Amino acid sequence: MAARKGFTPWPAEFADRYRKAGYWRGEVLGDLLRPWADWDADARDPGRTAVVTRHGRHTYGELDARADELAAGLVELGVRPGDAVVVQLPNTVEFVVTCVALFRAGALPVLALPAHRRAELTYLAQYVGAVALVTSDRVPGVDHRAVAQEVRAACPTLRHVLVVGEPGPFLAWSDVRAPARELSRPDPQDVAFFLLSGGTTGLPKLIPRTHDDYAFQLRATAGAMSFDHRHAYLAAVPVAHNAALGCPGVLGALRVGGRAVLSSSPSPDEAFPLMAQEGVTLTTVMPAVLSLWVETAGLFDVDLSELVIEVGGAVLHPDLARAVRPALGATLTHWFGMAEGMLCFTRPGDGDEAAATTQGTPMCADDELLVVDADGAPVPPGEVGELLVRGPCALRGYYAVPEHNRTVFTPDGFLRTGDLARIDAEGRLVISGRIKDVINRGGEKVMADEVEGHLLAHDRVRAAAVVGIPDQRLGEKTCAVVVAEDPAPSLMELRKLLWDRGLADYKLPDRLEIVEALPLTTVGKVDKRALAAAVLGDLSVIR
Ligand code: OOB
Repeated sequence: MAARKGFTPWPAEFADRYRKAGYWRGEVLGDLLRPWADWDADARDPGRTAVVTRHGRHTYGELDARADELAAGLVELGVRPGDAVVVQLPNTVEFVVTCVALFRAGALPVLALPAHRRAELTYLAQYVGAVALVTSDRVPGVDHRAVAQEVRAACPTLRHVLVVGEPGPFLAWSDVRAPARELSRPDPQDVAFFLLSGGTTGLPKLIPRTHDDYAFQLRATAGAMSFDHRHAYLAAVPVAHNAALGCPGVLGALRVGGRAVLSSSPSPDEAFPLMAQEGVTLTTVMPAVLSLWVETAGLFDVDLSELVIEVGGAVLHPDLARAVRPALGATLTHWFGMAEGMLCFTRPGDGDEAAATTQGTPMCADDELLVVDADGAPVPPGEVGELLVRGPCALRGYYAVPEHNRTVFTPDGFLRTGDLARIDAEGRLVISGRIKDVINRGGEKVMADEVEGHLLAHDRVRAAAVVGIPDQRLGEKTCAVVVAEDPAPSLMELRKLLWDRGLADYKLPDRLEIVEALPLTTVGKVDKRALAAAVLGDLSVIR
């Protein structure tokens, strides 16, 4: 297998087992859209709608042809199999076409989030040695072409920038096309694309997802949610996130010949009318959005009784879960998901109470969950410990970071998730906390290390720690605790510094506390637990 260097494949015995069990079937993601565009049977009609946005409808035939042309155009530009291409596009039809075209060309999309800015894009492009960036012209507040200029200046490998919309000095996405050509089929066991990790320690890492493993995730989640060609999926959160991309999400909907409906935001003004118009049967939201939907449902006269909502990504309060059926008429499923490839969820038939209080059971019978104590030993049944995972979709190594991998994977290949969990008497997963240094801001993951590094760039900041503080709507917000020289910087000053350093908006601290010194543990690390408690209670204990 000619795997991309830096990718850690599954050991042969596991790969054999996953193939024999029928999980990995040699499917490649470039075949998405194809059968439904080519096969002239009832449901397999190239004239069927594949993607719907606020701006229009697109058929399987149209998208299939466009993806072929873009793939050929990319090859003409010199994009080769195995090349990485950073893709930063909102929920648009161009996102879908770009991903499928890259899969067909054997190039590897690196899925940046819409909120990412110069710091994240440069980091990602340098990390994988990306040869191209696909972006859009502007979203309110950010001119992506200006960002792209800076990213290109910092990344010598980045040869091409394709822009959806007004290209400025770059290539227009719509001009990159050539007659469809024969392309070699990638190895299904090889990397198909990269997702960004929500993090354990350090900076965000890249997660290689293979054709085989992601195709299995698409198939298994669609099966579990009884999603088929008659159904419509609404992407209300960024489609670049695993939750909306592939659980079964947009790619899963296209894999079975269903409709993918793309909303530019989860705002009820846009999402509710789209759901009504398209008869959406499945969607995914984070708890903060679910709460907004529950509060505003009465204002919109929509019948959501056929809708199944997947909710996950952050702590879901049981009372919010219980309010879903009365307020929306919809059925809730509760998900614990990770871009790293482990999915646990309640099934639509599990009942409302299981969905309110547990994250259900693993996607697949060969997903292995272990709950361990601080020494790595399994805890007694029902007790809380760190969740370790292994399975046919769970990565065996973050991309090209062998040192890091040695600490976050056990010698037998389990990923230490940094999440605290227990398995209840019915065998369902219950997430109960976190030991990793990540703040979960409404489902958006903020890695403390990353923000701390940027805060230290202020010339009067001597030490900095970022901790989570509870927030009614988002679940958590960020608080920067800083040791500074006089005059201490203000919150606005630090937020501006981080903004100027090109960091995504959601990573800017929400609150600032200035202290004399940071509390340390006995081994001399910043004691985040003590710090978080002090921020909530009595700061004088550390001042
Ligand atoms: C989803 O994926 P990521 O990669 O953005 O974040 C994974 C992390 C988990 O390690 C955990 O810390 C947190 O998000 N998380 C939850 C949770 N589901 C995920 N924390 C508490 N309760 C939950 N139900 O967030 C994701 C991927 C696919 C589907 C759904 C969510």
